[in-house]
Amino acid sequence: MQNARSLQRDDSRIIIHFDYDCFYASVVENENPALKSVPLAIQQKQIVVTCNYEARRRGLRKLQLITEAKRVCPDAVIVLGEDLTRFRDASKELYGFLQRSVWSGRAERLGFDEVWLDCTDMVDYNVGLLNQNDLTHSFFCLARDDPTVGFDYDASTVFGPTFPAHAFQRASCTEEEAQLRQRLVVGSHLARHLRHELESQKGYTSTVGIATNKLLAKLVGNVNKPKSQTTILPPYRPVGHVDATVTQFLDKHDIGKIPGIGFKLAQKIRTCVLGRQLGLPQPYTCGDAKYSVTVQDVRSHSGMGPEMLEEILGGAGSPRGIGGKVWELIHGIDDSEVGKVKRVPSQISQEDSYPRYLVTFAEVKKQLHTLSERLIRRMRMDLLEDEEGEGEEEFRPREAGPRRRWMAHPRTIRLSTRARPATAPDGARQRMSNRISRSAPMPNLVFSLVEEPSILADRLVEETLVPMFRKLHHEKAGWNLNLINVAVTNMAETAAESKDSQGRDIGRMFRRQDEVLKDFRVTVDSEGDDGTGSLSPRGEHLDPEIPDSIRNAPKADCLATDDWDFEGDDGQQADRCEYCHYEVPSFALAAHRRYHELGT
Ligand code: DCP
Ligand code: MG
Repeated sequence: MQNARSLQRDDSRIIIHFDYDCFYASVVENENPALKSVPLAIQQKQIVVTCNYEARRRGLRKLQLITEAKRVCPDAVIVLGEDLTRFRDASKELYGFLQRSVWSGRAERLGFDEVWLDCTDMVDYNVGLLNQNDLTHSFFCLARDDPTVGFDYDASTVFGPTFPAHAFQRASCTEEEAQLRQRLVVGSHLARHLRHELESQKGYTSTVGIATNKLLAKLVGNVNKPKSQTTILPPYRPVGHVDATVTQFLDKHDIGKIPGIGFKLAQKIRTCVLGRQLGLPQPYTCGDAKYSVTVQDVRSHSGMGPEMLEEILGGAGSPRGIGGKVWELIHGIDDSEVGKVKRVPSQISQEDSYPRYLVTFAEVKKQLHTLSERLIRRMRMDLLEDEEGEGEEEFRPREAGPRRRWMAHPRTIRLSTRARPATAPDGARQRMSNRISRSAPMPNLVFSLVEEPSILADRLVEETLVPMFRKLHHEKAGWNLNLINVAVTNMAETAAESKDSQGRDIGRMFRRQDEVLKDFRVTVDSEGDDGTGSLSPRGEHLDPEIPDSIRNAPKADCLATDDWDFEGDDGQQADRCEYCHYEVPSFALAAHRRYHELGT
């Protein structure tokens, strides 16, 4: 049987987890610094989703009703936070800042306000630079190619609070443990530096955890909030009869607080440990002392182990080996990688809920338009990038701004709705109704960068969303909708350099090919021409009517139809390009045309 001792710990990485303090409130404060010194609450619907620490000092809480908040603190400034644009943008900016700060580029975002960084290489490099005879005067090197970039620090001691609060000093610790301690100390100084940079350069304070994996780093950060950092110190493995610090730390947590153990799994574990079937749907909340089941309760429950957990949690719909996985999590073992930077999100969606219900077609259409316009704006923010300068020599007015290109084309659009819950025969209304959705191929028109988003939204609603809505709701009226969501999914990345890319960016492909092949290219002098037009490098006759921009993108290069990812089975159509007459998948036609229009 796999017990705590036979579990395989990997403590070779150093992971730093960031949680920005009262994030939405900080975004608003950064826009208007005068609000920093007053109690500030952010409202969504009738709830305070977050508030600054001045407000918390005056009795406001996250997820409090607005009415209650106004009663507790009548002079609180309440700012509406239903439009997420400013929070999303700030989140993206901070993420980019942190991601660029680590050599590995390994930065993973969770929601808007949490980021993990894999700092293993930076830490190990700097451990290698330490002078063991003079640790107090160390220099942390932040750039491998420039030894002068960095900061001074004291590598003999950890920066900031630790778990346990007072490190248990043992005269004889193993070599391995001493090394881990040193690496965590160096990591704690890097964390301090990054927190400081985030605050001084971007205006955000954060709460940070430092450990050897994502799970531990995230949890230990919570020990000292706000504006602080906490490091879990070794021993990470049991020594004699002394539990590992990791075990001591995790044991006090409610089982439902362990990342990776969601609500349903936690309920099943609680049910088993408490030895009785707990009556759903009256869920116990984490921290409800009556039902609280801690990690220690689970670990020490008679017969508990990966097999028992598999019995409790396995079965239809559960991933294989879930028992072993959960057993590892409660021992602080998490080998999940800090995700590599994702260039594009896997989907983008906009939704709104309507407590007063949408009843008429005009109302539905108006909301579809609002959501579509927001969606198109969001697509432009998340999926466009500045065109790189390579190969662009011709004049371009500065005021035109940088050229933009789509990094990915979503190939599917999905419309989801949720209707008012049905009434049972006894007249009682069900608590919730489910969403229903319908998907369709993404129309090309949304990729136009010439039209305004509101004009494109008009067309998207008329040509695509209204027909989808009709198929979703056969009834002519009386839908009583309380939610609409419009999403784009099934992203086809367009950058040829990306390993994951499915499609190809023909502009880049051509420019790169041009560069790579330049020494091998055989060109035909115009003298060799027969007067009917020039010859392309491949000797094809070119039509003198075709503008240079297109001529420079000879057919065989600009089209290579088999470089495109044709999705035959979802009904994806191919269209003919009016410039070069090659067939291009419909979803890519707008981008393809734009390629000609740009004349690259
Ligand atoms: N948020 C939300 N709805 C929720 C919970 C949170 O819209 N039910 C938003 C508001 C928060 C942000 O997400 O600012 C991050 O959530 P956190 O729980 O991390 O809360 P804060 O960052 O605001 O506060 P803290 O300082 O406690 O981390
Ligand atoms: Mg936060």
